[in-house]
Amino acid sequence: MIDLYFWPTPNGKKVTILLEEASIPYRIKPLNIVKGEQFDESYLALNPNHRMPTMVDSDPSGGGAAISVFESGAILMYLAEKSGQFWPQSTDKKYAVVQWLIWQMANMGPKIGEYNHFNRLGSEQGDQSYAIRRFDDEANRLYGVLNYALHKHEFVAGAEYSIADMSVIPWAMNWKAHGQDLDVFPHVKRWLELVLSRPGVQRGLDVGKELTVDPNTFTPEEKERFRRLLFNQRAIPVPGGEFDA
Ligand SMILES: N[C@@H](CCC(=O)N[C@@H](CS)C(=O)NCC(=O)O)C(=O)O
Repeated sequence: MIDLYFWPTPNGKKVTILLEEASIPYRIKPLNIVKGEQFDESYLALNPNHRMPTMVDSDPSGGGAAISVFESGAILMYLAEKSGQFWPQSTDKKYAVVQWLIWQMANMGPKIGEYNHFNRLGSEQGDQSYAIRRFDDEANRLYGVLNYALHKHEFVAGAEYSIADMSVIPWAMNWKAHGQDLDVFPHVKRWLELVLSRPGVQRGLDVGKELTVDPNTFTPEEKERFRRLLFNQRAIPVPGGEFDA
């Protein structure tokens, strides 16, 4: 059985899209990152990066002890390989998918994450205009890269729908919140219409809807707690260790 430590954000939804598309049985283990459950000792043992998602497979192919994997891109590769779906294995197609998956993990996810961070920060943290411009440019550049790829082929990594598409969908579907205009990126628009119409994608995006919290409804105390928990994170000590890095 696959257990997925999950909270309904784009990085979690990449994995639920694949689980639904590939009809893999799974259980959701809600990991409330707003309350700070990513720092629980038991979770750190699975994911020392204290981020969501993490997957535990208690029934790995070939038997043996349970396997635990963190980083959404690595989880997509694990599940696609195990199910034999959405990751073609000829060397050329395999690495076409890998390069786009790593592009999403190393570029689109982190840079747009920073775009969101600086745009939501608020003026009480001082002048953010350079950071906002920097990540707005970067978001625009990345949508351009995606548009360029999709003008050459139907799907992100080529002619076949794959885990590379699944890694991009929950991010690119929020183009408006990223300050972008899809009329400027018609190939992204065409592709989004196509992939968002897939029933498996819709089911994957729906997972955990009931867990969603709207930070706009937080009391001032909750807002402050949220800020302290998620912003300005620094190194955590190993168990029993103590330092103020
Ligand atoms: N590269 C990681 C990023 C994971 C990530 O940043 N997850 C966010 C939610 S989308 C998180 O757990 N945030 C909690 C925190 O910042 O403390 C992956 O793709 O798995």
